[in-house]
Amino acid sequence: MIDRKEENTAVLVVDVQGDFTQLMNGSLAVEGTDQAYLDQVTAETRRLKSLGFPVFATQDWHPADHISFVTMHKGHVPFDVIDLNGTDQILWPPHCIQNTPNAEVLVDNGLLEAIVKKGMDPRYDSYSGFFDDGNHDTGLDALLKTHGITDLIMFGLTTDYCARATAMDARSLGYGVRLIRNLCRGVAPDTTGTAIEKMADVGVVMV
Ligand code: VGL
Ligand code: ZN
Repeated sequence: MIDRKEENTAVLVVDVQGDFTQLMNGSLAVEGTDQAYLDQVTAETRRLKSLGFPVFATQDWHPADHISFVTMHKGHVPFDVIDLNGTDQILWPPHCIQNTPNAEVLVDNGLLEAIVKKGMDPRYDSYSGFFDDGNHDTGLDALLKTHGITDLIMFGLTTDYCARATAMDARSLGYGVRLIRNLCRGVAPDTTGTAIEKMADVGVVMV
């Protein structure tokens, strides 16, 4: 347990949004995201904030015609994988559509320094909070640097996609990263296991 303020360290809450939770009947709800989960996330965010850590959040924020939505690809069903510009794209149920209630960040926004939106370009998916698949920069790196941040404490949704991609990019950019594992939930057990291994391989510390 992180129990005192550390300089140059921020909390990054990844995609804790209605559509990823069972609590809000989300379109892409993952296991273990009930009221108790949200209570834990909220309590830990408040605790870290009150210790003095600045808290940032990412927000999946898609237009209704986003390329990752199964509804954009005739004849496909959710979770089909297609080739998109040479990379595998999972076709998701429409989720986190801009300005819909289930796109909101469920953590009390008053605790947050800033929310960084991603996935707005209809042509590219963006699991990472730093760059989308078209290599467009979200501004998160610059924002953290403005605040003098060198180290991140991360948790959120989903372990196997957005937490993984954001943590990996953070490591590539030189941030120290700790992942609070019991506050993360994954889409599927196998990909979640792989994600934990891959993150650990690049030096993400599991706490
Ligand atoms: C996510 C799938 C599609 C995530 C976002 O936040 O992990 N997963 N879009
Ligand atoms: Zn998405």
